[in-house]
Amino acid sequence: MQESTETALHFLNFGFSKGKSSINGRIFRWPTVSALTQPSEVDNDCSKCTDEDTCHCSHSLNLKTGSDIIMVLLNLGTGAFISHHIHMHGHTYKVLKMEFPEVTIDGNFTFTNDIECSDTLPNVKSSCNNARWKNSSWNDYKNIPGINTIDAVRKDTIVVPYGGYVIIKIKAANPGVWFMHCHIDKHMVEGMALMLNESFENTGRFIPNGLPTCHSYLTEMSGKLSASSVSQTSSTTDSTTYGLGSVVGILLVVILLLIVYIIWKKRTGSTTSNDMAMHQPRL
Ligand SMILES: [Cu+2]
Repeated sequence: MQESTETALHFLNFGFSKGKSSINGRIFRWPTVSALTQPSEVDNDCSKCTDEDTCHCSHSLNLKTGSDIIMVLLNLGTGAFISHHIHMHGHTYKVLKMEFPEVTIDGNFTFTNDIECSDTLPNVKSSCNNARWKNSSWNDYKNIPGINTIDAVRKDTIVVPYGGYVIIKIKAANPGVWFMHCHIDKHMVEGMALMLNESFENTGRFIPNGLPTCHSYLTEMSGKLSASSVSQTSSTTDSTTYGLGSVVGILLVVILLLIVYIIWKKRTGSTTSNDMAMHQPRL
């Protein structure tokens, strides 16, 4: 397995972009086949999504084998409404930092100012589908104030606070396709979810030869149905042939019996005539 030494940075905004449960405006469309074994049949093209508009797709992130992945889980922009607890399958992640909004005693929230949601719009007017750090030096996570790289707690679910963010870290060393989603089920089924295609270039070797695929039963059933049809056609043909043969046979026997009867009748008739002739009195 060839391992990457890269560190990848992903900003993921969980919220209701344009009113829809989504991540970065991508409303998750559930694949109809196994994404692990039939990836070519999964529509993960999210190119119709823009910085401000939503789209439906099987949203996925490709993670290179062995790379460090920094994820900034956001809850900002026009789609921010409540906090979301975000769960990741396949990993426990290190929680490097949590940032909360400022909340006044009378309940007013001031969102974090660490994130830039848009080049042209203020954060409160942007969907925040394509966020970045305001301070670009933070792209190296070690430069972020308050980051814990020493004894970060490990979790697989964490609350992403309304108006704030959480920085988590994983190593892409667990090949597979892993689901990551809001654990409020309504949000998840509506589309606040994505797939982590982790070390995807190596996952093929874990698939056993001959493993049945989704929809393969259709081919099998078609085969069985065809075979059954052929068999039924064949048996129909056979029974028709047998039926015709029987009728012809019976007819032949009847005709033969008729011929025998006619011959017997003729012979009997001529014998009687001769006898009558023989016994005719001579005048
Ligand atoms: Cu949620």
